[in-house]
Amino acid sequence: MQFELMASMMCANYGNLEKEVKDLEEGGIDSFHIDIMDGRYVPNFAMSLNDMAYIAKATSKPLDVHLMIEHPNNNIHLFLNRLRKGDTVYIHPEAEYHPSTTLQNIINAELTPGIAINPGTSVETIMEMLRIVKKVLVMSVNPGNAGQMYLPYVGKKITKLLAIKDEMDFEIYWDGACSADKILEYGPKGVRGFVLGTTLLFGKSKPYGETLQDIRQLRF
Ligand code: S6P
Ligand code: MG
Repeated sequence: MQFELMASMMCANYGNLEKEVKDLEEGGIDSFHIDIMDGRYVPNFAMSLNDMAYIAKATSKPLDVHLMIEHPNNNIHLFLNRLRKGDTVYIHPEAEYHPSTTLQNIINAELTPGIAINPGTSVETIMEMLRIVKKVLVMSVNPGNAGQMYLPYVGKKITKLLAIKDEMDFEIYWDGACSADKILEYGPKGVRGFVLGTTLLFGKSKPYGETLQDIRQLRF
């Protein structure tokens, strides 16, 4: 089965971030998921610009930047300037008056544009943006924290998105409480990638490489 695995770096051990990046890279992670928060759009501060820039320098793997900030267009250049071709930037459309302007700025910077959609956001309200973006990050928890419970009603939305993704030319990614059973169920249905946090990857006694290998071989 073909799917991408991303490491949710807000769950990493900041006591030795360089080792975390190396271990994940050697363990076979596909990209690094960077949760940027402003304490306003979400009630938390996780990672920020310097964390992102540090990880960008520490790895040659792609970055997957998830902006949970109000009006990202006001300072999007700070992020775009520090990223490389092949990196992805997700915005939350409801955090911006004119989300398609922000997405166009991401495209102009030759990065991959994405939207992150909250559990309470319906497919119908983001339909026009699906024509612009290449990736849709479906939140299966409310944004702001790691270690939350999966919200089962999100499954119906994923089914709707799966039905239109080829025609509208975007890929679906999963973010939040990603467990083995979700990969087993949604990987074969066509979800392209999964963000791994405390549920499956971090804070376990198993080395990252072993966990990633087990997931790829669907051996849980
Ligand atoms: C949540 C954030 C996510 C989490 C991830 C953690 O605001 O966007 O990327 O870091 O969901 O994974 P888990 O398995 O702890 O829920
Ligand atoms: Mg995220």
